Amino acid sequence: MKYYLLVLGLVLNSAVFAATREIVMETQKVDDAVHWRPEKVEVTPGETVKFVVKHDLEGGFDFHGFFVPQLKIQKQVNRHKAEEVTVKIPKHMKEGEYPMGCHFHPKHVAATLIVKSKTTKN
Ligand SMILES: [Cu+2]
Repeated sequence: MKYYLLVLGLVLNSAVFAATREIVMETQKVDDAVHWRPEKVEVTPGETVKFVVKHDLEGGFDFHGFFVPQLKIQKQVNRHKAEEVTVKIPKHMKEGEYPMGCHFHPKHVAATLIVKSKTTKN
């Protein structure tokens, strides 16, 4: 019985991991501007992603914003205190490119969320 529960636990665990993809977003300084990196993140409608958003730059602003209006995400990210946001990309979200910016600093360079349906292989 114990063994059965253990196996069941492992199966459920791996199912959860398989369903949620972790995407790390970080502030990066390029010349005089702060950017969200990676520059581009590709997601599929219907998938669940977990954004781990980090601001580990020394100097400059103590916090940044992670703002993805199309996914209703708006978070304050303090230095050295990662924020986690799990979100399901709506199944019927229109393919295209959406900004992932910062609602605090107009000069903060946004990253791009690319929503793209999986192409089925022939
Ligand atoms: Cu910012």
